[in-house]
Amino acid sequence: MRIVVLAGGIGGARFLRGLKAAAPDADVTVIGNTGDDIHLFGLKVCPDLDTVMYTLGGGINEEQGWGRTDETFRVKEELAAYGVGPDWFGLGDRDFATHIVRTQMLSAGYPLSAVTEALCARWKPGVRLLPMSDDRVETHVAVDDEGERRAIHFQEYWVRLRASVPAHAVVPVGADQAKPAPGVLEAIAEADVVLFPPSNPVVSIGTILAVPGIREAIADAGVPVVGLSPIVGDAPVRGMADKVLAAVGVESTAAAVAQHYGSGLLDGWLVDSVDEAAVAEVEAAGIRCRAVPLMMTDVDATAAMVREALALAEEVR
Ligand code: GDP
Ligand code: FO1
Ligand code: CA
Repeated sequence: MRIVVLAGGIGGARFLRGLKAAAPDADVTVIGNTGDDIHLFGLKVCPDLDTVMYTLGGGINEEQGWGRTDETFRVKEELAAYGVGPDWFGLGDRDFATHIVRTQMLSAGYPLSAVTEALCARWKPGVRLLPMSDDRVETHVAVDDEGERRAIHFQEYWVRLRASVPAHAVVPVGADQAKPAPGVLEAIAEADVVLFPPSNPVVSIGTILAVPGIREAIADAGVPVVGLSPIVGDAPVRGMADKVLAAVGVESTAAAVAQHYGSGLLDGWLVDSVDEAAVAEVEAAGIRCRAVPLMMTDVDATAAMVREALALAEEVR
């Protein structure tokens, strides 16, 4: 079975670990969000691609969900001693090597998709990991700063400000001009099922869908598209999805997120058991819906979620 997954960072990566356990023989292509990417100290950092690569390759810091295991921060300390910032973004020494290799290859003319393939040759994530695009896309967030509306990088909003101020708009800068990376549209066209893991519907999956051609390819593929709610009990399980959903005028409920994707895109939607009451509303919107446990507490629980998603896909096929 050929499965395409649109993935952000932590939620997407943990879901993929469950997918590999539930469907070890499946041919999995991951279309990764690159809107979180940021240039720091002359280096290109791709947090969501790296989170997927490290998680599936066994190099992730499990407690944090991002960055490398057994990490040290000597380079960061030396940069701070020079007074060179930003000091609010934690790049570790091991992680730095990834960004150095990536930046060196990009400077030599390789596209991000080829660079990602080269990095994955080391990590062997067991899936085909494609960036959504080889073109630069950067998510910016409009905030009020001392009475002025200002756009800041998504990482500044999330890591420096901890999403502590309202987001007035979320803009995937460059997305409208970006082309899907090589292999993305082909993988969608050849898929047997497309899954939306419990990833951020605005700054992860929303950004991937904002690359012209990707949403259309999914809608036209004629295969089941099934998503899992990242909102449980009217709140995100972690992260700032509530803040960025508010910016696009969507309530933080499992039913509202399903309707935000819409029945033109989604065929099936899983909500957590605590959101059983949302099932009727989602089905009334033309999307088949089931309530099942959706907490990715360990690989077994996550694999059970994947099996529910694949069963729902068969129901709507
Ligand atoms: P990020 O790039 O690191 O923010 O990761 P993603 O975009 O892939 O996923 C983040 C989303 O996953 C957040 O909105 C969380 O609410 C959601 N999430 C995280 N853990 C779980 C979980 O165990 N169950 C469910 N249903 N959602 C989760
Ligand atoms: N998240 C933080 O909360 N603080 C950090 O200092 C931080 C550094 C960092 C470095 C590399 C990387 O791949 C991810 C990193 N993250 C950090 C996670 C990242 O900001 C976010 O989880 C995602 O981009 C949100 O989708
Ligand atoms: Ca992300």
